Amino acid sequence: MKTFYPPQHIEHQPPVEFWNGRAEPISEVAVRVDSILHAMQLAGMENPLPVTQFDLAETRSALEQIHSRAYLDYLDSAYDHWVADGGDPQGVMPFISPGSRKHGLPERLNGLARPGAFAFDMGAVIVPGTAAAALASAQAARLAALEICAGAASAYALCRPPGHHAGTDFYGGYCYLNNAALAVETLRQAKGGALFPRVALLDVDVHHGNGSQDIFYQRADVFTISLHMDPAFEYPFFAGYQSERGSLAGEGYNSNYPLPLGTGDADYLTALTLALDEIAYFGPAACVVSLGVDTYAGDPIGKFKLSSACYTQIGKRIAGLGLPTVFVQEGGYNLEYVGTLVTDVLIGFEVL
Ligand code: Q9C
Ligand code: ZN
Repeated sequence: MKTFYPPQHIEHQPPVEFWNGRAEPISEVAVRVDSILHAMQLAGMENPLPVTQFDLAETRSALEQIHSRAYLDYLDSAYDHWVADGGDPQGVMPFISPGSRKHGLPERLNGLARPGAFAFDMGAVIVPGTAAAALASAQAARLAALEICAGAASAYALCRPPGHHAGTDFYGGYCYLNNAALAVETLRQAKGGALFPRVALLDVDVHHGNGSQDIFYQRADVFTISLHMDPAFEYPFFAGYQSERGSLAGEGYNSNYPLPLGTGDADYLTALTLALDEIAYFGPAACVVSLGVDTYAGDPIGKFKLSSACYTQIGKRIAGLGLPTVFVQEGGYNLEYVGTLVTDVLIGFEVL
């Protein structure tokens, strides 16, 4: 399958994140991409295509279908405003939140306060290269989706930074633009909506895809479904519960599978089978997979216990849907194994 990746990701290397009130080194590092590229090469997969030149205006207008303009403008200018108003040049991080939201956003918001209007945590620091990297990462997902529109059975977007925690107008958890949502929307827009009238977004990252859920929460044409660590105990805490089923026209088109910390292969695959049954019942014409491999037992931040043998199974079972599928990279932080876990899923899918 064709793979797209954004070389610009290398300019995005935030120095630190805050977690539990402590400054910690960031798990979402640039060498994750090298691990994946290396594993793909070892597995003899098609050469990944770098996303270099692309039409910024076109990508921006596609992104406006899933993010608010105010948020996209913020991301573009956050670093400059932050530094101009006296913020630490190491990177942009919220240190104040609006508290009451009764008054809307002020017309002119100080560059130091702006992050508080959009960031939901202190884990997605903005450095000078972040906006361009996020844009190229989103473009990789868009190109992968366009492959499917052109008739390919599958495509892979090796996205960095990842995207599933980014919502309509919020960001966090290493995510800035929702790459998988952009892939979904690209599929939906193809041929005036006629090519893929319904699309499923399956999120297998160990964390709940709160951004993706937010973006499609009121829509019936996109079924969002996520398997993840029970948010009562783990990040992102505020969303990912079973009771969240979608609203208005989207009621019934969001499904969450919070699973206990320590979940292993058997219980995971049982839940995945239920999720795939729900997807089949929805009857989509295509599927986008938010592919996080931070479910691995050896992952430094995920708290599931999947063995490395499970990933081929995951790929095979997803292939069982028989749908054109876009894989979009999310998390996965074991630098030694992230590459093979990803290629195991992709190869498992291809050789069903
Ligand atoms: N030191 C994704 O997997 N931070 N985001 C954990 C541990 C939050 C994960 C910090 C995890 C965000 C795309
Ligand atoms: Zn994750």
